[in-house]
Amino acid sequence: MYMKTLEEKLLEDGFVKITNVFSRSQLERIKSSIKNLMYLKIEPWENRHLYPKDYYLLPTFSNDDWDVLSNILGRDPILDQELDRFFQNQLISSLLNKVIGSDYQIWELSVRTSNSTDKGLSLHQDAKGELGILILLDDQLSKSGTTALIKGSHRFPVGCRESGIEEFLSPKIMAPFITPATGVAGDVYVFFKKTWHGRVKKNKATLPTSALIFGLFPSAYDFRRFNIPKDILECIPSFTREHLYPSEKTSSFQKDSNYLMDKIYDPHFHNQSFFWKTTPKLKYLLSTIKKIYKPN
Ligand SMILES: O=C(O)CCC(=O)C(=O)O
Ligand SMILES: [Fe+2]
Repeated sequence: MYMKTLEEKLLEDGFVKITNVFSRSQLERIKSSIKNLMYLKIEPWENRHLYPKDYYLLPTFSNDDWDVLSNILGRDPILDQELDRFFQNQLISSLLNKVIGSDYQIWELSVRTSNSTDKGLSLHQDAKGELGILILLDDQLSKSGTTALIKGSHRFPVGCRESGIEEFLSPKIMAPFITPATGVAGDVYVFFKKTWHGRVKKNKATLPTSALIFGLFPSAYDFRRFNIPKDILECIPSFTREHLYPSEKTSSFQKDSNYLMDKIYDPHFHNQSFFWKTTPKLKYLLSTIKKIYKPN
């Protein structure tokens, strides 16, 4: 039987699940480092506006829904080593090279915990060119509080917001339409951030669950880089460091093109079915349904 490659699955569905990337001991090291880092300094969610947009050493921001610590590199040598190993893993690096090129850039490596009172996150799309990596840190056998993706939505010729669905499909009611990122601790999902995604509301009976969430870009796409203090940067293992903050001599990177990431923005790649040609009508239909169900 023909087995699809990881990149074929990613291109077809907008996301792909990869198992058996970490050994049990690697995962334990990552989890214990994260546990320490996550609770060193916690601030209310609203405080994130108090920091400059490019500030690197952010604290953990927390509200009833989630706790988020951004920029986890350069804070714990054991974690740094494991993340460096992850990016050099053969399966991962060969997939990344095909999707975003060998000179890809790391924008943000973060960890998020979905709390027991998590109301979830509405469907959305993120920056153009962004590739997401999700690594489950806890077993996530139910959909409760996990990332949710709409299969094939990276091919929709209309954005999540323009279609009116972003507002309509709240985390509470999106369940029938989504593929939840379930699995065991250590399972990895690679997804285009063009794929419509969100987070499922937590079922209150379930414990908090955490995941690492990464955002990467091909070098030709624009994003706002964090301002990483020099002494922090110098602690980061060289492979990851070059992708986080390429040094002048990084011309050793092979400048290739024809990434999968470019392909998904090509209009020919979009799904041109009748359903999507009727998008304006769809929007009208959604707003009518909404008026019936949520009159206020
Ligand atoms: O699982 C989540 O918290 C949602 C993640 C998300 O929106 C993202 O990674 O871009
Ligand atoms: Fe997102």
